[in-house]
Amino acid sequence: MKRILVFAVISLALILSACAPNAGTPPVDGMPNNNNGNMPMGGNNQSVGMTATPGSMMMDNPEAAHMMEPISAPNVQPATETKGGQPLAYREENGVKIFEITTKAVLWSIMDGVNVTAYTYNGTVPGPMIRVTEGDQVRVIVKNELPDPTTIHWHGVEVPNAMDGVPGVTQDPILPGETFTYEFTAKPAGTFMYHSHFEGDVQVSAGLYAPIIIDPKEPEANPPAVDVTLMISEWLVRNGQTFAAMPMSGMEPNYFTLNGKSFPATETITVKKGERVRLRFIGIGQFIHPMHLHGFPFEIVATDGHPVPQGARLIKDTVSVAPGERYDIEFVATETGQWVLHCHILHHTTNDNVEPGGLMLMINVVE
Ligand SMILES: [Cu+2]
Repeated sequence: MKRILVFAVISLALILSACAPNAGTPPVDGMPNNNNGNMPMGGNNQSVGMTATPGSMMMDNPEAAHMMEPISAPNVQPATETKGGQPLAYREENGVKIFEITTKAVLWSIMDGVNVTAYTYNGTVPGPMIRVTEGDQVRVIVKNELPDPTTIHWHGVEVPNAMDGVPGVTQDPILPGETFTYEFTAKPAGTFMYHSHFEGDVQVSAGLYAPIIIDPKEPEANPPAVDVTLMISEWLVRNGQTFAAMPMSGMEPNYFTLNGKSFPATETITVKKGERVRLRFIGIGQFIHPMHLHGFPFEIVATDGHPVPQGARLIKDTVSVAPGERYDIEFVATETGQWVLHCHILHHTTNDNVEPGGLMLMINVVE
């Protein structure tokens, strides 16, 4: 009965939409016509038939066009570093830890033979890790060397409102060539991230993200032997051009990266048998990734940076990491061997549709 009712509702909706005034344009090139007037870039007169070639869509709304353009900047040079997410050095003045970040475009290798044009913090994807202790005074001086405005949002960190990094709300965008200084007290302890909040759909997808880890004031009594942060994201590379991957027809990703690398270029985590491992998953792309660990069940010890009380912890072998989320998981490596960690949306373990690749890495447990 329920099914019949659902069918009736869908049928009615279809009939009504067919009668809508702007539903009349025929499909283009055999592709379904998605210009139903509800899409943000929908127009009335131009053909907005879906096409497989990103960047070639006709846009009525110039404000929406930014997402279709290839990522570009004048005179982009290959990155000088090969590994992202590395701890950022700081200087200390009057009890304040001072970090310096420059936003710039580089050519970033996500695997052998595949370079993306990336927007970065200090030339790496992810940008450098800011690692501080709860209660620290933190100052971050940001110089914008991108061709576009930008801002930094401290995702999950409890910053003063004026430091929240939302353009047009809490601050003016940092224009190309300008410098902006963020300052806040590091709290609470946990796994966080910082990322652009200006045209975030493009700039974050293009690489403007990095981890910020706030260690507890009281050092952990029994820290894990291995503690690895993994930022998960996606890319669209076509004909040598880089586009911001989107959950939108024609803009879906064809590469998937852990810390800016696709398997087999992802890092291998080596651990001794019997050691405890902490992985800090950070979802920074625009897709959900159910991360699955072979060999060992794991415990979710923190969600979005906040510790999960002992009695409430789930023991799992797969955890779905949605955009913006963090999960800290821990397991004991009880068996030797090469154990695989991978996304269980299996298309996400391919590189441009070729398996194996993407969101996969090896955990090498040795005697
Ligand atoms: Cu996935």
